[in-house]
Amino acid sequence: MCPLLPSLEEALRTNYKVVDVPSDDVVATVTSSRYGVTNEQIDALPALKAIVHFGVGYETTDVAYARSRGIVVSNTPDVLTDCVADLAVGGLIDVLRRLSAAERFVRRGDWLSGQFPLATKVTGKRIGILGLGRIGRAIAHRLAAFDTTISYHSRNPVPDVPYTYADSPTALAAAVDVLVVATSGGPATQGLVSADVLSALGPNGYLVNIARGSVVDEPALVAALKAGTIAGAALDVFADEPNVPLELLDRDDVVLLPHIASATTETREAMGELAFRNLHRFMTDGTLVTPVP
Ligand code: 8YV
Repeated sequence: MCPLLPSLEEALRTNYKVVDVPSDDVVATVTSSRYGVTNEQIDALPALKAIVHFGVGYETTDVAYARSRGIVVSNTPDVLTDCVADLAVGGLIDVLRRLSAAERFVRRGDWLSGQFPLATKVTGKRIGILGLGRIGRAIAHRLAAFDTTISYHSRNPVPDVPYTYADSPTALAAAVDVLVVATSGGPATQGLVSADVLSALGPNGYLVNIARGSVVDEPALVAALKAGTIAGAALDVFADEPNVPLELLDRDDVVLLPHIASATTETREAMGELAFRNLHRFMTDGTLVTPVP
């Protein structure tokens, strides 16, 4: 997908059967939210007219640049909303009730020598959702069944929702017991959960992140956990995946997951099917089923 070092190209040709696709022939690419398509790749493919993402996030592709080159871009919204919201609730319960830590306690044989420490109640908590899009709303909908009070912050208040709007991430964090990050990634949300937001969340507050690692100031999060200025975190995403900050690995107040929120057979198949339908529609009539907004 990019110009190669001549020596690397030669090594590939020597060791493998290399099939050259003339870059002028490539009209569509299928990529994932993880990799996207770089501007250099766009420049190298003069006939490119469609970028099809497997995944709802598309911050790894510069959509404005693609558009300026007449390229349309799709993602796979909706089909993964349920699974991502399910995992957010699972992570929230895990970190408050310390399920993963308790499970490790049993496996280590520690139950034989004492009781597991008390955890934190989930029902009735005040929940703050950062980013009330499709996934944020699905999380709120599920958590309402736990008699929680839900407030949110997003760029603008969302009409017709029964949740309280907070006018900044810090105000939201100060008003809740659990802050759930459900924004999109990319430059607009980079570092939105700052040291100040974590400090507003406070020593009894928990963070759940199923969005993107980039939304949280990760060093500030590690520092807050170490200092006990927040109570814990459930993280499915990290700033530099698959690298997880080493200081988190032996902490029982964090739940660490390998970016699996959409990773069920049913949802990944639905995402694959939607990615295919986008490509097929584009190849048939030049339009997309789910163009990015
Ligand atoms: C996937 C995701 O892990 O949809 C997204 O934006 O982050 C996840 O569903 C990703 O698409 C795989 O590349």
